Amino acid sequence: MRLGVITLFPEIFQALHYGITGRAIERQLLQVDCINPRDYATDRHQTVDDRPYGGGPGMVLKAPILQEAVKAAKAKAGPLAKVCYLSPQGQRFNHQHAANMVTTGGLILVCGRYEGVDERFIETQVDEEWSIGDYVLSGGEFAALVMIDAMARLLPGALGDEGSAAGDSFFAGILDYPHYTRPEVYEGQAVPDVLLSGNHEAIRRWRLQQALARTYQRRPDLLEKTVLTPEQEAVLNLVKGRGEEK
Ligand code: 9D3
Repeated sequence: MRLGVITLFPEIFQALHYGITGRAIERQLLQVDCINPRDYATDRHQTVDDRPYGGGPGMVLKAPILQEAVKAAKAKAGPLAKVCYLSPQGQRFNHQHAANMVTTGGLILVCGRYEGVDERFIETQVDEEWSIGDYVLSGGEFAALVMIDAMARLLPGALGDEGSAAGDSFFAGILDYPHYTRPEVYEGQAVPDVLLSGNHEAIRRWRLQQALARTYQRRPDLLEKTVLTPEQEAVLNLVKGRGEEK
């Protein structure tokens, strides 16, 4: 997957050289090219922003400079690459969107700073607008990192022993079950017996029951959107029947 990132802070994307994203880059499953709009400024102060028409606080990124940066990004990621502007006004990004994006050839993520970008840049150069959630960030860079991390995990071959993307998609609609490791007793709390039983089928059923119970209690909204297998449906009905019980 080839990603262009337009950012005034390219150093932030060094964070991708750690962990699973780092390995995906090493294995050339993922290529990230940062383009700094500053390099496309034309005046001697290398200005990228200006005061908002109509007044008000802050600064706005200039459309012609961002356009040149997009042109440079398309030269690397391909002319058909989708241009995505990251902003609080965008569509809320989720696991399904990540899965769709990894299948769409090249992708260019435009990170805003200050109050944002000139609206005419969005109208004329941007294909999609994305948000990662309802909280205020200082710019698009950390949102881009979140989206890239979510996408990199879905690239074939990106995950080693740390898990499987199939497991991720399975649990994208259902919360994880609880995990335990040594010691067997910690702060007076023992590991659930079933996990020590060696009975793999009983362990699988217990984990499924735990995952569904947590989802029902903490994120019932997820269950409305997720298509469950007949077994999951049956276990969920048992969980619901148990009501307030832990
Ligand atoms: C404090 C400024 N706000 C005035 C109402 C508007 C505003 C401008 C720019 C709020 C945030 C930002 C910067 N945010 C992003 O670039 C951003 C973002 C976010 O803030 N939340 C969730 N997803 C994203 S994606 C990009």
